[in-house]
Amino acid sequence: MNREKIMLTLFQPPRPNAAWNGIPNMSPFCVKLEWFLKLSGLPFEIKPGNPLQAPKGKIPYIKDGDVLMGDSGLIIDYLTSKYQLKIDDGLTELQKAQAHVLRRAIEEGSYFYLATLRWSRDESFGYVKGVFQQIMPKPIVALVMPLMRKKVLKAMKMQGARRHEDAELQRLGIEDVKAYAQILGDQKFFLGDRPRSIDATMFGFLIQILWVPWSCPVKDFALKQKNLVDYCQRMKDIKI
Ligand SMILES: N[C@@H](CCC(=O)N[C@@H](CS)C(=O)NCC(=O)O)C(=O)O
Repeated sequence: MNREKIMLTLFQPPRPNAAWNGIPNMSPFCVKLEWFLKLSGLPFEIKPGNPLQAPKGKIPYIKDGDVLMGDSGLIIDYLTSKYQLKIDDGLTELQKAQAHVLRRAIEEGSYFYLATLRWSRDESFGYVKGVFQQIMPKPIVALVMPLMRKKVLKAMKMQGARRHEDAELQRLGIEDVKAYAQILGDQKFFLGDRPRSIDATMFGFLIQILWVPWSCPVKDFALKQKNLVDYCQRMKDIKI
């Protein structure tokens, strides 16, 4: 495959402002896909995108030639198969199963605790609002953000996370972080010495705990897990 000819565009919201400590995107799924693309060595460009234009109504999404596609997981499967990516080559069936379960845990468990905390607490909500102010005039943000907050928190209530008290969510989040730190242990990456696709996911989500600018018990706990702190730095600095 001639990589020069690949015309891949990743659509995602703009980088958050400097207050966000270098977090590349406030959506963990966008960081996941961007880092997957980096790790896989595929050439790509980034353009601004939003859920209203996305094929599945969610960010991130990509355009690959004529193909417009949503969902980070489906996109990764598609790209891996189409461009015969080697990022997960050589993993055992057990490692593949471990990665699968880890990904489901952080994307479909921890994510909802974190999103509920982010959108329900005034301090973190203020930072989220700040990112929207980068792309919309202030009066529009003032109008739209309360509605968006209501919509997100309603979705979190349907999902279940919003039925928990703040302190319960913090405890549940801490239990998750403790498990991720245990699983990583003293490995460089989640499945050994080299980064795999699961690392794009883990990095995308863990930095939304460790590097966010607001204070929060889950973050305080995570910052004490030196292996996770070092891991995120290693993933950020990675040179392919
Ligand atoms: N399963 C999707 C999840 C993506 C997702 O939940 N994106 C959120 C941002 S973190 C979103 O677009 N939310 C906007 C909305 O639901 O309207 C993926 O892996 O890409």
